[in-house]
Amino acid sequence: MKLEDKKILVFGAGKSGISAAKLLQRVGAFVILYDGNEAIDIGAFEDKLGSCKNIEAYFGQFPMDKLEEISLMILSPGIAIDNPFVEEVKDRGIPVWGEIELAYRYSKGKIIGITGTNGKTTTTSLVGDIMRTYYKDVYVVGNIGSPYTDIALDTREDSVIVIELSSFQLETIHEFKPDISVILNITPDHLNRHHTMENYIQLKKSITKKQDKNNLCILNYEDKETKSIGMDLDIPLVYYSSEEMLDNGLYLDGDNIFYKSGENVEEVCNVNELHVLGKHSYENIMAGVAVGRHMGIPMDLIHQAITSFKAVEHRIEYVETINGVCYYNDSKGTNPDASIKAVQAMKSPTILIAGGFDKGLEFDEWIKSFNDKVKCLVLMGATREKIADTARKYGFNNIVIVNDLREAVRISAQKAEDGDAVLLSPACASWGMFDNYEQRGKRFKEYVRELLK
Ligand code: UMA
Repeated sequence: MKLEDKKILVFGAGKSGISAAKLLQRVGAFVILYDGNEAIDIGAFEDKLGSCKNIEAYFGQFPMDKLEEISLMILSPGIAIDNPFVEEVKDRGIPVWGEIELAYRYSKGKIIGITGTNGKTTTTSLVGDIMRTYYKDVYVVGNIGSPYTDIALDTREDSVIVIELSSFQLETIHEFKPDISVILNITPDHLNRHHTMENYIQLKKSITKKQDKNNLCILNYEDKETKSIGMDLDIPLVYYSSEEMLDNGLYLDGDNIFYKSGENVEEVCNVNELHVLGKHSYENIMAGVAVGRHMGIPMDLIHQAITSFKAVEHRIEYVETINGVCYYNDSKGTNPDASIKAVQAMKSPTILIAGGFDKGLEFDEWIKSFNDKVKCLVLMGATREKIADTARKYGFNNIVIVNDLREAVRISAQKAEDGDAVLLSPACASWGMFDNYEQRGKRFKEYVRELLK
């Protein structure tokens, strides 16, 4: 579809919507921007639009008769595909693309798409580092925080674009076809939005829907869902495993990671050379190495990148040691499975701070994973009573309910003894208490450092 001179409606005036509007204006489309928030800060909105002028914008209500002029709607990832306004647009036969689809239609170069419930941001960032050791024009975009539409028009045939893709973003792809796709793992998350686990799995799988025999999909052999996705796919696959020696693919054997391709076995690294913790981190490293090898990067350059890589901010990030107690920020632990990984990575008795927005998830597996390591649960946010009830069901009674994160940090400091760890890994999204998980993690670090005063 040629978008020049067409009227395009962009729904959502956050990062994705503003960036999509800018791209559309650069390619000669006429942009109408709509955001459901009538109290939006117009000054800040205009600042973000910058040199992108003459945009017709509506906040709160949208004049429905305007829909007659619209050729396409670009939907922001935070807005569900079954939102009533979106349903109305679809009923009128107007195509709905996500910001990722829009960017894809205008970008050049090789595309690496990375999805999964947990580890996406870490792996995307790692793959970006690996690519930069060999390629000159590398972009790292998507859910990680920089919209793909920001850079799509700047890409060239020799560019490499590494994209973190959330299930929200995969809901609105159509022709999007990555050269390499990666699905790291699939465990329950965002079920309030996607309704069933089956829908959520299908969305993750849809990253491969346009891929063909010239492309590649990289999958985790130890994740039940990603392993079974591989069984259904008729495109080249590479698996990685933290448990089993694979005939073809990457695997962890003792403390070493190997890459086996046919008869050829290459040693990738010893995990003690890495600056990341836990088996789930080694899995992300293996996924990154698989991408690197399939992009033709020599193993010595890959080794350099993975052994210099540090955990990303908010993902089991060490903050301070105060009175012999280590504080870790895992604000990115926004679902039970991510938080299980963080708890498993702790090496000492742990005071766990958790709770937040209610995404409709269950906490049973999370509580069961504590295995005596968690000595106290400090709970906050909308899910605090739901989590406390689940914990008591399994006989875990050392629970403190608090009103906010600052109180959670203070209480944890009082409860912790020399040699313990305090871990913020909420197993819930931050919404309702904070703008996003980054803000929650930064506040946590501030409150921890207040303990030093
Ligand atoms: N809005 C409406 N109606 C609604 C809902 C929202 O009008 O029903 C408006 C809001 O008023 C707001 C705008 O939509 O002005 C926000 O759009 P958005 O929520 O899509 O947010 P963006 O700023 O565009 O950020 C999005 C991603 N956010 C979400 O998916 C919720 C960012 O991921 C991403 O970094 C960014 O695009 C760039 O690609 C964040 C995230 O929380 C980090 N992702 C989830 C996660 O990681 O778990 C999926």
